[in-house]
Amino acid sequence: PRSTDDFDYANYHTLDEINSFIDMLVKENPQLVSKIVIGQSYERRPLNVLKFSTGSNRPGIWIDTGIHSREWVTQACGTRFAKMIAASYNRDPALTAILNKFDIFLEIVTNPDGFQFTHTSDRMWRKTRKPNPGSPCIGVDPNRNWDSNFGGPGSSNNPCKENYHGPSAHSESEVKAIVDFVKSHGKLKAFVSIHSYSQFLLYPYGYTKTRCKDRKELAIAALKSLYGTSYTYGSIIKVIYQASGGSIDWTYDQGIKYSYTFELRPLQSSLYGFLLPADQIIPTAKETWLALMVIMEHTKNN
Ligand code: ING
Ligand code: ZN
Repeated sequence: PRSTDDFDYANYHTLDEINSFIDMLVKENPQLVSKIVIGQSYERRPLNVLKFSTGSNRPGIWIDTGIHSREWVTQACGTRFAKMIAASYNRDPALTAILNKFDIFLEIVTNPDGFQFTHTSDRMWRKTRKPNPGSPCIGVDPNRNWDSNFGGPGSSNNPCKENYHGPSAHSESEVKAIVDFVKSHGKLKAFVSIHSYSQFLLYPYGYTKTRCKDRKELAIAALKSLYGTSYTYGSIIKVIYQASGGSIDWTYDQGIKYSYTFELRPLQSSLYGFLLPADQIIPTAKETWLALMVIMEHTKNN
């Protein structure tokens, strides 16, 4: 593609293609969009974050996709969201109002080493690609590596498991980069981490059955955002399973009230699983965008 208008949003793309997309989008919208590199992956790839900003010193909204590399519909939706944000400023009044108050940060390929590996070697790779000393197995689950009851129930100390929590909290540079960014930014008001699959919209906690103190407000915002789509909403531990060391439990405990996780299409019962047909990328991005808008508007108004 020669511009982000020509980009094929209805198909899956490689890491290189998504990185060129990011650079094109920045080039086309220099006043609005910039790229920040928040760190490096284990294999030394840049951790690219798109920043959408119309002013200085604004509070922020964070969105990440692809922390689990095999969840391909999420990186595809992230690319679509980036274009939507850039194209909607000064056109869509709701998004314009959000961008007149908040910066939006979007990390599309949050686990680039894993993503590259899903294209070259193993389509079902979930974890990072850092070797584990003393084990033949590679990688850490980047959604069990956060300092939120790190090492607790719903994570494994076995490096060969898909939910291996890693040697210590924030041991993965892909996680540490976001932790450092969140702390140094200091004014993130919403943090949305996007996974697939199951069609869930989830809020804290995953590590404990203790209900988070904002659950009523979070549930109401979530419910509104799901109008018209078949998503199930609730806390992580109630809707999915107990999981310690997840990102949104950490961000919520850091004081970011509007911390959510999506599980995009398909439904849990679907045979497609992580292999969602490409013709469902655009519909998935559309419905998720509507939900994101509700969450961002709620964040703006509260
Ligand atoms: N699901 C998430 C996982 O990491 C999750 C569910 C979300 C757990 C948020 C903890 C916190 O297991 C997928 N599909 O990865
Ligand atoms: Zn996931």
